[in-house]
Amino acid sequence: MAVTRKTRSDLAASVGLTDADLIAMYRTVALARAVDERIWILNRAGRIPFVISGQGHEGAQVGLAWPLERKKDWIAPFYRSIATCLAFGMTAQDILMAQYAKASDPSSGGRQMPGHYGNAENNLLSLSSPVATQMLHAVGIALAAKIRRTGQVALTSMGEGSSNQGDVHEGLNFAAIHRLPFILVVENNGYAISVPTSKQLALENVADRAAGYGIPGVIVDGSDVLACYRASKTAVDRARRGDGPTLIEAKVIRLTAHSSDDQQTKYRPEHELAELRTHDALPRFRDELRDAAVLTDEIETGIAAEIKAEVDAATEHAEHEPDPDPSTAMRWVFAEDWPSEMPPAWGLGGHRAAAGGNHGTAGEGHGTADEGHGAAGSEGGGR
Ligand SMILES: Cc1ncc(C[n+]2csc(CCOP(=O)(O)OP(=O)(O)O)c2C)c(N)n1
Ligand SMILES: [Mg+2]
Repeated sequence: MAVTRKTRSDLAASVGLTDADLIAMYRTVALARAVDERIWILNRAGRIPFVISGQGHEGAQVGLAWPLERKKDWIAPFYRSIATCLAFGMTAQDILMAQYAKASDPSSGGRQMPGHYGNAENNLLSLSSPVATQMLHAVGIALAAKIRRTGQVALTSMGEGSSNQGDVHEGLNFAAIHRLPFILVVENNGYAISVPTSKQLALENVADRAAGYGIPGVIVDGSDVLACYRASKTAVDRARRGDGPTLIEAKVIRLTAHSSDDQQTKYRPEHELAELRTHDALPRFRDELRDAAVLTDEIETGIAAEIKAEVDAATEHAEHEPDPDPSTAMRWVFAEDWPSEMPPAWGLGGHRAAAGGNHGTAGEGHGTADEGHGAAGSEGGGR
């Protein structure tokens, strides 16, 4: 990467970061946009089947993910979370491999629906298609972190429409009662597919609901990357101190249709679409960093060239990787090998006996899966 400057501008100092941090954040926002735009081109060219886009959410996602510690904390993302995943350790190539559903796609080996990213080695939970189900998974991770005293924080993100699901109430209530190290991010883009916010909730802000759980509810401008960073840093610090969860609502924009199967001009007025770009975090962050003399022409040009090369190389790689072998389709549908016969460091407690009992059942499932394996031979599978 072109940036080696160790200087600290007033802007960086104001958020407790370095200029290099700010440039890395900008690069991640710009990379997410470039990957997203490439995915749409590939879809229109008939190379990949379906796009669900993060355009308009990237600045908020990068600012909110940044204070979490990679490979220690956990994030349960949603389908618009390309920038979140990139900020947390996935690469442009990882994203493209999922879009192409290749055998070596690290998200799922081509099993998941496009846009369902996940990456075990970077503590990014694989997502489920029913919206908001990741809420309970993330709260469960936070509970485990508290029981094991690992100091980890779990964050999950979702749209404002999804935040009306029952799982969210259960999760927030439980997390608040037990003061879990948990953060719920609601990326409010004003629509759930074609349904505007006014038809999704009877109050203006999702964050106002936090009071009902006795936790902080924070509203943040999703086009302001550093405001998102500050809100998340406060929530992460609070969670690590053992003071419990925070609900952060980021007001973002959806620059594209809901997905490549949607036509938003059918339900969004022309004037609304015309002024959307004035709320885009990418040019705003670029201008902010240029005004602070953190981003220079030279650095910006260097980043643009690096991103283009990275996205081109990722596309080229994904294009030429093999598709999954159809005979392996049943792989990873059922539990396969028990990860280890050794109990984990925190012990299995009373669960060991139950696990032994379940093992028999899982073993039957195994048999089926193993037959699939046998047919598959050795296959380059996902992580
Ligand atoms: C439980 C469930 N109901 C419905 C759907 C279909 N669906 C997929 S995305 C979506 C809209 C969600 O809107 P929002 O939460 O605001 O997120 P956005 O897409 O706007 O980012 C719906 C209804 C689903 N996947 N799961
Ligand atoms: Mg929405």
